[in-house]
Amino acid sequence: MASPHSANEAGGSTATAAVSPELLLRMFTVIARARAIEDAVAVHIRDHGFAGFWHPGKGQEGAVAGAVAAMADGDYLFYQGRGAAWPLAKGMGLAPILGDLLGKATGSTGGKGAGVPHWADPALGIMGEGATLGSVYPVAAGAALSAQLRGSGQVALADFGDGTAARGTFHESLLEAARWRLPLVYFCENNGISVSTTFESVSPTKTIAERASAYGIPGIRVDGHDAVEVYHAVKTAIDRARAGQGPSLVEAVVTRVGGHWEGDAQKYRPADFLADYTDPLEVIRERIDPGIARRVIDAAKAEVAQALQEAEAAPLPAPSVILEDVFA
Ligand SMILES: Cc1ncc(C[n+]2csc(CCOP(=O)(O)OP(=O)(O)O)c2C)c(N)n1
Repeated sequence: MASPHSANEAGGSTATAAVSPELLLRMFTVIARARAIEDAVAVHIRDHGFAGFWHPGKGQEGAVAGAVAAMADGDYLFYQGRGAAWPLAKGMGLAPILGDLLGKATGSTGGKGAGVPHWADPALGIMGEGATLGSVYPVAAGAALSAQLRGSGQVALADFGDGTAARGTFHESLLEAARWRLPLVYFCENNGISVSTTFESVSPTKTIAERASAYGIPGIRVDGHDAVEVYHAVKTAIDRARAGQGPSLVEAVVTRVGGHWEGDAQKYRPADFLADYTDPLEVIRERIDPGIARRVIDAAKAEVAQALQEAEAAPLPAPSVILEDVFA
């Protein structure tokens, strides 16, 4: 893992201050449940196949749990990220998550997410995932502009990968968001690889965070394996956005433990790519009572196993759902 550091002092300190036991447990529970989904879905795909692609998020759950813990319930989430930690952290239940994953009527989109998930629930502030990478920035900026115009006090968070930081929409939207002081947080999960292309082989900058200086906004780089560190960085960015001071760019350094998709043989990666890896589940677990941590993990596994069984048994959607929720 690259050593995380503050790329722009304007971003403030990310020294890992203590958080309340309740917040710690909340983040740990999200990570444990997201990890249980990772493990259960991998077995499901091995045994039953899968109508689409599952993009594993193992190694990135801590960054997600920390980021969402810093958001208010009414804030807008636009995620790109891997695995199921984003909707889980923002309050979606296991039934709609696993229902969508298997393309069942019980999913959050009524089964339209099938395979490659596009979980969405505006009531929870989960605004969906843009499969056209880079579409997240202007849409999230639009939500932030709407919040600003309405004076609602909401903040939007746009999540993206290091590869997607190369899209033109990143720079165009950042320029306007910074100028208009939109209540927006750009949140990069930098796992150092985009499908099979390494970040260092294509990026002219050593970090994503330092790109913030071109737009005169804070840019901060943190260890994304440490949910608490991510929480503090995103909380600073969100507080700033809510106070009318505009956007920030937070870069969380994470590890993509699995392949780009479940089943990817990863022949393009060196054998020792996990040599310096620190598991985000273990990083936060060290701060929690061992008995409580064990119970949370066991409960997460049992809940996910039960929810997966129910999703498997759930009905497929009627073909007519394809015509629902469209504008034309
Ligand atoms: C505009 C666009 N180009 C290409 C793709 C295909 N694609 C899907 S995931 C991916 C890699 C994205 O890399 P990164 O942003 O680093 O995120 P990560 O997969 O590492 O989480 C690509 C190229 C896409 N979905 N949209």
